[in-house]
Amino acid sequence: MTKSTTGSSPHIHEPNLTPPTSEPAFELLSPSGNVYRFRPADLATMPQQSVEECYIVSTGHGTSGPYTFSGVTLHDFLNAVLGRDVEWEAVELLGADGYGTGVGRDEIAGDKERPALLATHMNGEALSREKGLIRLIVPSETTDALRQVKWLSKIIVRQ
Ligand SMILES: Nc1nc2c(c(=O)[nH]1)N[C@H]1C(S)=C(S)[C@@H](COP(=O)(O)O)O[C@H]1N2
Ligand SMILES: [Mo]
Repeated sequence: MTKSTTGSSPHIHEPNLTPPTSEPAFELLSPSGNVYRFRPADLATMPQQSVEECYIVSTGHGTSGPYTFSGVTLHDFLNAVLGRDVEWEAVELLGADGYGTGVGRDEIAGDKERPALLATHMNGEALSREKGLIRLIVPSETTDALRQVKWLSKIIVRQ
């Protein structure tokens, strides 16, 4: 079974610190069964956005940051890949170690000030694989870092 959470309490997840694979590509599985593959260079061709003052708040090993994360918003990415007329309700985002989180369509569309990002850069520098490339950043989560998924390997679109 996949470990998946939208942020649970108490914080019992011990974070994985070592990249499980070296390849920073990920796949998107569309509701119609299509599979699309993306590398950091593919995301670089899409509109870029930065979110400042992000913290990774680990209740186990302390808070790090502030960071400015940059990349493509999940909203722009999904619109670019799926188009605006495909019906979907939520996406599940999984790291290469099987850890993951879910984000609903309303949440993706609604957070315009500090949107969820597929981050490829941190503080203006290319994110290293060790630091999570490609990393999901959910800036609205500020309490336990459970949604800041490293080593994104799969986005499953749910109808
Ligand atoms: N793929 C993946 N992402 C993950 C985790 C994990 O185990 N695997 N742990 C989460 C938790 S519980 C924490 S505290 C943070 C730790 O992020 P850091 O290593 O950048 O401090 O990553 C989050 N993202
Ligand atoms: Mo954590």
